[in-house]
Amino acid sequence: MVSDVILAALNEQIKVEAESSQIYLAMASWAEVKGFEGIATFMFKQSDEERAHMLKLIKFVNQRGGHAKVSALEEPKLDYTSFRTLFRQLYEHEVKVSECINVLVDISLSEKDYATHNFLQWYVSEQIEEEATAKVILDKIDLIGDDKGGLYMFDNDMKNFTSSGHNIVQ
Ligand code: OFO
Repeated sequence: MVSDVILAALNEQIKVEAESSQIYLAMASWAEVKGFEGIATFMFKQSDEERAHMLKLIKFVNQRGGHAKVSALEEPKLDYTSFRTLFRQLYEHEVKVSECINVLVDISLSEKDYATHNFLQWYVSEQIEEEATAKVILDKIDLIGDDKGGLYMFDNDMKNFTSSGHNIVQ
């Protein structure tokens, strides 16, 4: 059974994951319209993954005797100036999500909820991977500079990236 404090904190995280999925969906749609096929593929995958993270939390909360809440979401506020700004925002968003997970871990410890603490370790690892992947992508973007051929190759490479950093084509 989860305490009210843990329940509220987990429900908040469900919202964070749902919003992450919306943010990446908005990025995917922008990239698709702009003709960045690879970036769009990556962002759609990323959006699906975030939804999976949300579902995992919903299942856990309900299994533990709580009631997972499905909240209203904010429309993503994004700067669509370029694909660079998009990935910068992706990185910054992941850093923020990592902070949310850290706060949750702290709460689980102060509530002495070791089952939730154990469950959250998966999210801790996931955030490490996602931040690292976002960093690799930003480094690649820096390397490309204004080179059009480089951008073409980058977009093509993005099809093979997964948001959790596996199968990265270097
Ligand atoms: Fe949900 O994994 Fe990042 O944000």
